[in-house]
Amino acid sequence: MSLFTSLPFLLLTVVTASCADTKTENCENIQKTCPVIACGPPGINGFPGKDGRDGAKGEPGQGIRGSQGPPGKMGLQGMPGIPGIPGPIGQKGDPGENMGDYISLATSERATLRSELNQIKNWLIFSLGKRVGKKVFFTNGEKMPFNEVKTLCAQFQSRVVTPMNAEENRALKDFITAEAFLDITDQETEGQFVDLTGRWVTYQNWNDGEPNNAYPGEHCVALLLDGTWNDIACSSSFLTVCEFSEGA
Ligand code: MFB
Ligand code: CA
Repeated sequence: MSLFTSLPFLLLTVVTASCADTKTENCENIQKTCPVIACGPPGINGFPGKDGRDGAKGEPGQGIRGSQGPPGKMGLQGMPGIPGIPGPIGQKGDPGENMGDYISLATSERATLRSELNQIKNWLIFSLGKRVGKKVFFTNGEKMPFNEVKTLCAQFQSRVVTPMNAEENRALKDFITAEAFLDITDQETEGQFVDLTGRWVTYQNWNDGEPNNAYPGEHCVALLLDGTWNDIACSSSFLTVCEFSEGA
């Protein structure tokens, strides 16, 4: 079919299509201008046109308010507040009990306790120990090397016995039942015997021919049963005697 023969068909199609989608009166108007056109019943709806372009963004809608969410996590601890204003002075308290009674009772109880403690101490010294001046000697009856004797006496807040004068030396001689270590050594400098504090000992009571540093070397001191001193090896075992200071 050529273009020219099909043109009326095309025009009819366009006009029919336009009638189909306008009202009847419009069609009659069209008819007036072109009587060859017969107005038929409105055609069936055509296929939906393709989607138009998105419209302009609308105003934000007033959507319905969502339900309240769960509480947020605990915030950091706030800074301490400023001190409040001082409150009103409280009411006057009841008069205190007579503290004097309590104090006198405590004092008398303390005196009683001290007296009983002294009595117990006296029993111990009388039965087990030896008191001379402010010192008290005790022994556990065991023989061991010098370093072990030092450690044991220290564990009982005491020190290895060290007679500082003839009176203490005599008391110790009367107390021991075997040759006992004294806390006197020349480990630092041969021939210079010092006590626990490192002080050179002023009182000495060596046996005849002592100290002789006999082989393989003697740097500790033992009290013999006759009350004289002999230098002996620190690794040897001699009686453990500790001295305690009274009133310490
Ligand atoms: C020596 C004495 C030494 C030893 C030895 C058995 O005296 O100096 O310390 O005790 O005897 C003779
Ligand atoms: Ca010796």
